[in-house]
Amino acid sequence: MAVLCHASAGGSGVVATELGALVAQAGHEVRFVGSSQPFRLAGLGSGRGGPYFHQVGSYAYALFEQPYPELAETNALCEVILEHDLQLTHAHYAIPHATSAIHARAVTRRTRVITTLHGTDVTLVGLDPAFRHSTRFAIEQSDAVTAVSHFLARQTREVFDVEREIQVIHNFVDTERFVRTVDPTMRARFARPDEALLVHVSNFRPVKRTDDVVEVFARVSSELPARLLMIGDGPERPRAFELAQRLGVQGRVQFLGSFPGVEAILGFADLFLLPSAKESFGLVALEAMSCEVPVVASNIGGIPEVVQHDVSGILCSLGDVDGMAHGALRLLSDPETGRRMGRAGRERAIREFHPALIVPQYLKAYRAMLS
Ligand code: GMT
Repeated sequence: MAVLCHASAGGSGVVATELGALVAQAGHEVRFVGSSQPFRLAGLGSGRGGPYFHQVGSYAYALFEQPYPELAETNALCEVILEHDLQLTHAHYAIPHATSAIHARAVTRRTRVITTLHGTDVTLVGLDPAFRHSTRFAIEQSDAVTAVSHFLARQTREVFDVEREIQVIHNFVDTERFVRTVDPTMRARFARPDEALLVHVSNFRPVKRTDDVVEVFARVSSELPARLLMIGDGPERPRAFELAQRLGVQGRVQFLGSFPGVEAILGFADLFLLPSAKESFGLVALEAMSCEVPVVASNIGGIPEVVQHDVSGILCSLGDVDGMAHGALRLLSDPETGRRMGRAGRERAIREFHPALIVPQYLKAYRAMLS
């Protein structure tokens, strides 16, 4: 199988990488094709059975205003399909990967294409007139389409007016890697024992509403001793930094940048904040739940399919920073409630979103396409 995904830090690349690694472990040939190696693939390492990575080169020519990366990706994909006689391409994210995969299918007349919709490929990019026709084409022409939540499947049918089957396969989490860790020395690097530790992880795009994270934290830390760790990077980071300064909490907020092993920190966090405006699933919330960390999030998109209100976290209306701060304070000032919700989150992660439940759904979809 060939896999196309975005290599940058983001949920779709994480799902693609971890799924590819598990499919390879199950004995199948898995070959990632891209302009750079997906960021979590390096950490997983390629055993003798893969997954393998094929780099897409870029072609500069004076006449071309741009190097046309999609064409280079299509061409590299054709080479890999033909050279290794691959029967399947799994495209994660409609634009441009599904369109490249469909193009390569027409050229090689060999693979079938399964497209997984992850979120903003439908809810943001796909809706933009600049990509609307290409996105609908990718969805209609794929041999199979999956979406990471019921919300996203519904939304796709509505906005693109497509009637084809869209199978819902939720995100999954490695519950052995994402666990509660009691490492006081590591935690002490970020907070004193009497301070609550709040964490946010994202790629700091406007949909993540990182300003709301800082607003909520400022309200929480005016009531009790607390620290905030902001993990990841992206266009909104300078604004969030400035807001922390303006609200006078900059000394209690650390911007840690992007790194692959977020479980090391989630493992000892007390609360996870995800006030997104759009979130088709919320993989990071699931990773937090697996680490027994209660989640305070906005009640939008696919988040309620993951976080159960008042069971594994607290869901508030979009932009309700007062409500989120109130919810966070309720969990942090009554540690027993926080711990109970944390444990409930982990139980749900194991029960509903374990790789052993989710990966076979993809394998079944692959087999159905090839039969
Ligand atoms: O659609 C995106 O914004 C990109 C994508 C990514 O690469 O981060 O995130 C989406 O895919 C994840 C994995 O399926 C989901 O858990 C995220 O909720 C989703 N992000 C959004 O919908 C904003």
